[in-house]
Amino acid sequence: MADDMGYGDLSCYGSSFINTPHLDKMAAEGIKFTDFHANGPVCSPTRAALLTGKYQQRVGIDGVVTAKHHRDKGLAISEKTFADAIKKAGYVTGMFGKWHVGYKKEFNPINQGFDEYIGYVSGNVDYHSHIDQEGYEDWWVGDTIKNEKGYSTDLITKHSVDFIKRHKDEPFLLYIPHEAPHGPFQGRQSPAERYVGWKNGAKQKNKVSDEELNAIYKEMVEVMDEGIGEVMKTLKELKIDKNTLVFFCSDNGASQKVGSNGGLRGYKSTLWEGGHRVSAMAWYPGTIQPNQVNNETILTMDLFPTIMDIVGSEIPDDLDGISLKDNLFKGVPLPERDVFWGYAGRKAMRQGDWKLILRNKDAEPLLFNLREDLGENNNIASQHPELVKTMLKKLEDWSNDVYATSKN
Ligand SMILES: [Ca+2]
Repeated sequence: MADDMGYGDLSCYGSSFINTPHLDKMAAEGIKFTDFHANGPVCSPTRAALLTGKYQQRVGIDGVVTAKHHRDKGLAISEKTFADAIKKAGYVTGMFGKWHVGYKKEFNPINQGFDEYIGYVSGNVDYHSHIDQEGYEDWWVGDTIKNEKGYSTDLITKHSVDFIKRHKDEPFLLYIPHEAPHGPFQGRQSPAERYVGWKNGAKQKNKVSDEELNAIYKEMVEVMDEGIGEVMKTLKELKIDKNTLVFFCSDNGASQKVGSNGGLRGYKSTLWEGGHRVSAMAWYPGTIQPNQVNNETILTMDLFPTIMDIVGSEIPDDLDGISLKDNLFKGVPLPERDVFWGYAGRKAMRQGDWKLILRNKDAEPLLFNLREDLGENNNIASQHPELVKTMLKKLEDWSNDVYATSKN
């Protein structure tokens, strides 16, 4: 999983600026998704949905778990994650990278089904010093702070490759939530910016121009791509590539500041397509056919049931996501379904090609037909009053349902 990487930030999604040969190869050898969506337009909600297979509102993580205000908040340990479920099915589980669904030790990944964990629990750390936004050390081995030297993207790759080598002879699940290309914007050679006690908003030592910022961003995506290439190479060298499914996606769109959402409207934190439509691909040589472009509407929460289906385990019956297995392996179309987003008072839903957006509770609903208007430029709500009414009712029912069961 990439962090804050936009729909247009990979070469295979049209970037002429950033070179991502390894992800391009993954797409060419497998499935490239065009209508894959993050469950949330920001980090924590999408991750909560990925982990639980449910709408994040249901599990109380509908906003960002920030370093500053929510040190007590986290994904409840009573929630069953995909790691819990697959571990029960006999898989060893590892996670290296960003957690962001709880700071306290009790919320640590090792208490949510992961046998091994190295990484950071906040939204972002300095790529070199691994200090979080509030000036705290944030690099963990399991539930113990243990900093190590290195560029975080490279460390995440190193530990991931090491995990695969150690567990090649047994069934394993590896979750690699990269930091890249989320800020702070730092390349391999950039100096560390944060130190213990550093305060967010402290004067940046190195003020960079837009041109330099774009160059650093490009490097951040390319180093991540290189790391993903290392993981793929390891699978091939160990001859387990034909027995391994690799799925890639981003957790939300690019921010307003940097990155490309490929011409989609909006950016991270908005419910325009640029906030949540992201790049995604699936790779499983011999099982998933190469060179496929998949236009199904898919959300992050679908991965949990898909994983369980693929390993032949029971799918918990209280999930909101659906299994993609037959679609990925055999091209069987997904059943028709409505999908929903909610964040910071904004709401949106999809019914086929139709998308309805409520920018706040008092705003007039906006209606777009994404097949004809992917850029969401042409609000046609006034032309379809009955459809708007139906979709508004569905959105309200959904909202009542997910918040009624919410843990927070
Ligand atoms: Ca993010």
